[in-house]
Amino acid sequence: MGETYTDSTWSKTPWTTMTVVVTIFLICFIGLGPLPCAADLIWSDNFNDGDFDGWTPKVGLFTAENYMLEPTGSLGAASHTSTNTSGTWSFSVKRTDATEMTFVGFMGTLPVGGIPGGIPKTGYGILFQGASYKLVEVADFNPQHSVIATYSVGSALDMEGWHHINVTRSQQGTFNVFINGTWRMVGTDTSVDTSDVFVFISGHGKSALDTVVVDDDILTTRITTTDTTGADSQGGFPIELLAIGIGGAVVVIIIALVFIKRK
Ligand SMILES: [Ca+2]
Ligand SMILES: [Ca+2]
Repeated sequence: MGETYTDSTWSKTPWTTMTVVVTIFLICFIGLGPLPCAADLIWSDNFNDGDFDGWTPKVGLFTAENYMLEPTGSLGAASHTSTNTSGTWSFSVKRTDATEMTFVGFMGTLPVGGIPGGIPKTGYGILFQGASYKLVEVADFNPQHSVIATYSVGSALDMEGWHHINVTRSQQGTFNVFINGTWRMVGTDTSVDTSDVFVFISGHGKSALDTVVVDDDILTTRITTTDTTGADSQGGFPIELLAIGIGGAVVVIIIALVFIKRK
């Protein structure tokens, strides 16, 4: 015999269920508890306040007046404190010069230097070069010390425009790289296990950085959302806040439903 759900069943049993659901959601929402539901944002910047506070120019000058981090001269390198070594790094890069070498070092150890400057002593990064994206290990200030994985497109001109990158790294050193929402590279490297800085280097000063989000969890959910929101470099909503906004709305709806059903 199956259970028959009547109005009175609904008004009793689901109340308990709903309470549990709401409680779990609130725990996740507030970021408490041992549940693996709330990812821990380490830091983020979308430059939508028009400044680049927290970033240190290492070579050249920068502006954020267009709500992204842009060099004002023919070369730019800047860094931001970042100690994360596993999790998810998301960022968007706008390129307007196919011949430029653009480098985003999402993990890097101090000091920074090398040529053209601003390169971490060791670390990992994404190099935009020619018609390829390269996941690289940096050593001795050389961003091409070791190429862990490469993804090539038709021509260097295809490398102009916006690129929305999500890199994940497990605690075992396995990387997965998603470009514009599609999984493109995988590799493992454990040579570097510390980080001091996140760096952005625009070899000709023709690229911009935007929507940097660093999280210590491997977030596959962000990978499907970043490519649709990351292009919005002006007035774009931070992804984490958007998630919190949606979460908050869901909580309100659930509470409202419970309230209505109880009446
Ligand atoms: Ca700012
Ligand atoms: Ca922006």
